[in-house]
Amino acid sequence: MLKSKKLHTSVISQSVRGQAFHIIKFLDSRFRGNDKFLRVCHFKPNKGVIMIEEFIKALPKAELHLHIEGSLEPELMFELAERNNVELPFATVEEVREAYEFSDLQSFLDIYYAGAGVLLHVSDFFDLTLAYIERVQKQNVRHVEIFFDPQTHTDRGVPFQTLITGIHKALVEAKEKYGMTSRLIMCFLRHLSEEAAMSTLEDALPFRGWITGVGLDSSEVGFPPEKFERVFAKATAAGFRKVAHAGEEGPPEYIWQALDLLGVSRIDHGVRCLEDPKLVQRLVKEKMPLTVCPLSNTKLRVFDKMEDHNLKKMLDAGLCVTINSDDPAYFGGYMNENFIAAQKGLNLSHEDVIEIAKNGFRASYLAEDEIDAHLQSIDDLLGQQRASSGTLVNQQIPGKNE
Ligand code: ES4
Ligand code: ZN
Repeated sequence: MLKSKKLHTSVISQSVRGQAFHIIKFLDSRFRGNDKFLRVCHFKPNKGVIMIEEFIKALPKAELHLHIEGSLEPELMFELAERNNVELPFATVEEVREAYEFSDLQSFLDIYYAGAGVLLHVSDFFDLTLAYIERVQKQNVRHVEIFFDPQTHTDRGVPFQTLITGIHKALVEAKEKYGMTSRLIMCFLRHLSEEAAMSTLEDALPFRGWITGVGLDSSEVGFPPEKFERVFAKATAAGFRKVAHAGEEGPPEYIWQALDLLGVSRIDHGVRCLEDPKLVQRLVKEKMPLTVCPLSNTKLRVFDKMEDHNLKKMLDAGLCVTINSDDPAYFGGYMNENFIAAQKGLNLSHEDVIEIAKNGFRASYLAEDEIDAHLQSIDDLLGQQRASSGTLVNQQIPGKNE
């Protein structure tokens, strides 16, 4: 009988339910030439290795693209519907989740605006916002910049003061309870008129101290940024920061307009910029941040699957890419889920993940010294991990254990 001889040994690591394992593989000489040639020898826990998923979860993160109305989980939707006597077109939470199959942005927005109908009182906006904060603080999100859509509520008769008070109160609690910092960005619905946006800007002025910036969202194609040039000029005069959704479904031309006509300091999504090399050059030169939302883009079929997403290409082109969740209750994941899905789908390296997390803080509206403190906290974590284990492992192994 042939004696077994280990011809080549390799050690790889895999995460199983968050625990790192060493898998020691070798080529067994007895089986040379057949499919059992490769034998798995050991499969043992390895406490010294930090898998990339665990690494992502531990990283301090900033979220810069989150619609608070898009964080309304079906459970809370039902609770508020009951509390406020609002009728929902769904019988159960499961039915709601089953309805979350989208073909494009508009198919999502129709359901998203309907869901927001359960939000009526200060306490509803407070509960919604605090529920989001509590979820992401468990994910090591340390700073959030939150979008809200006042027109979705004021058009239903909910006063501006009601929604802003509820959201603001929850953000005060976020700081007190968790030390989480935040900014608020008020978005204009681009499918509505310039006049309606102007009057929303007027509504916001008494609450100027609570609102850092203005943005532009809702249905993109057919509603170019140029339509809101005068509104954004007025917002500039009132001292607001400016961002805009552009290049999610719309063409690169809309990104040019957001830069040149609205004067934005961040582009939300912006994934279609890669179609225009001159635009990429400009965005790189200006270090213009792009708030990319991977799970949103696959859910709304901007890309068919994560493997097709252009986030890695954007990063390699030198763009300031951040990862965000957009509407987490509708798209199947908060910050960690977005980072993990993008890392897996695009085989992002640890360096990529670190750069993206750092970009989140760099692109935020925090003060320079606060940004530096967050960047340092990421470096501190890296230092601690290197000291305790020496190894960061990217889990890339074949699906089967031979
Ligand atoms: C949105 Cl994903 C997306 N795009 C544009 N507007 C939005 N509002 C909420 N989610
Ligand atoms: Zn968005």
